[in-house]
Amino acid sequence: MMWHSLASVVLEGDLLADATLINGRGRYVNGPAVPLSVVNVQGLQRYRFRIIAMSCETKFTFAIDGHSLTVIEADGEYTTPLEVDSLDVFAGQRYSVIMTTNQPIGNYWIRANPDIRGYPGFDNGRNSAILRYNGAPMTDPSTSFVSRNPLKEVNLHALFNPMVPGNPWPGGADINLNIAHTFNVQKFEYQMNGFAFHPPSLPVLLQILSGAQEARDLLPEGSIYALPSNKVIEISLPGTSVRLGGPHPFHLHGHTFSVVRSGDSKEYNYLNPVRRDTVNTGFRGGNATIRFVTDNAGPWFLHCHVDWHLEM
Ligand SMILES: *[C@@H]1O[C@H](CO)[C@@H](O)[C@H](O)[C@H]1NC(C)=O
Ligand SMILES: [Cu+2]
Repeated sequence: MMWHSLASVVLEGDLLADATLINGRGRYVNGPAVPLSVVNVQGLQRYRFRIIAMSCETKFTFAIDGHSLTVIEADGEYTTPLEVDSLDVFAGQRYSVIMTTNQPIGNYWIRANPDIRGYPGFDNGRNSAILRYNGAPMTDPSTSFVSRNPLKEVNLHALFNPMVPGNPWPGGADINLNIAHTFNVQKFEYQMNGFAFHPPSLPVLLQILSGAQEARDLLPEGSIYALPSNKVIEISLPGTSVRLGGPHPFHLHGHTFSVVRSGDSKEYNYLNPVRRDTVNTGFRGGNATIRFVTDNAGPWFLHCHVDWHLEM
C-alpha cells in the first residue's frame, strides 16, 4: 500500500519495500507462494533480454542460474560484447544481454536480488522468476548460483564512437564541474554544491526569454547550471557513504555521456569507456566522472534516480 503513495508522503514513513516484482510478479517475506513470472524458452537458441531496473531505490543483482549473459547494450548504447554471470542494475539503468539456451531441459531461477535492508535473498522464490525450457515440468527450479564473473562497469566499452570528447586528463574539458552532494539532516534535503533543487516557478527558457543572461541570474539559486552550446562538459560526482543513501545512480536527461571514471574505480579511461545515461557514483573515495557534448539545447535534469533522493 505504502509504495502506491506519493514519494513525498512515503518519505515520512518507513521506506522498507518488501518484494521484488519481475514483469509484475513476486513473493514477499511470509507471503503466499503466488505464481512467479515464467520466461518460456526453447533449447539451442539465442535470446535477448532487456533488463530495466524500475526501482525507487535499490539496485538489483541480476543473474540466470546455469547461463552466462553477454552484455551488448547499456542505457540504449551498444557495447562491445562482454560475458558476465551477474550484473548490478541500478535504479534507472538498462541493459541488454544475450543468453544461449545451451543447458539441459529444465527450470532455472532468474534472480534479481535487491541490495536493501529487510528483503534480500531467495527463500521461497523471493526476488526470482523462472526460466523454463520447452519440455520441462511446471515446477519451481531447484538450481543454485554463485557469481564468479560479475559485471564491472570499467570492462564495458562503447561499440560506436568510443573516443571521449575533450583532452585525455581530468579537467580536460571546456567546462569542468564538480557536483558534490551532501545531506542536510535539519532541512531533510540533499544539497548539490550547497543547494537543494527547487523547481523554478518560471520555466528556465522563459527566464532566458525574459532577459536572464548568466547562470547566476537563473532561479532558484544553485538549482541551474547554464552551459554553452557545442562544448565538452566534464562533471565529477563524488561518492558518498551508505549512511547518506549511497550509492547514488545519477541520470542525465537529453544526453549520453562517456563514463571516464566509474564510481567504483580510480582509473580514468579516455579511449573507449562505456557510453550511457545513468551512472552509479559509488561510495566515499569514488569520484565518478562523465563527459558529454552540449549538442542538444534545452533545460535538462541531472538527478539521482533514487526516488526519495529526487524528492529531497
Ligand atoms: C573529483 O574530481 C574533481 C575534478 O578532478 C576534483 O575537483 C574533486 O576534488 C574530486 N573529488 C574527490 C572527492 O575526489
Ligand atoms: Cu541518491
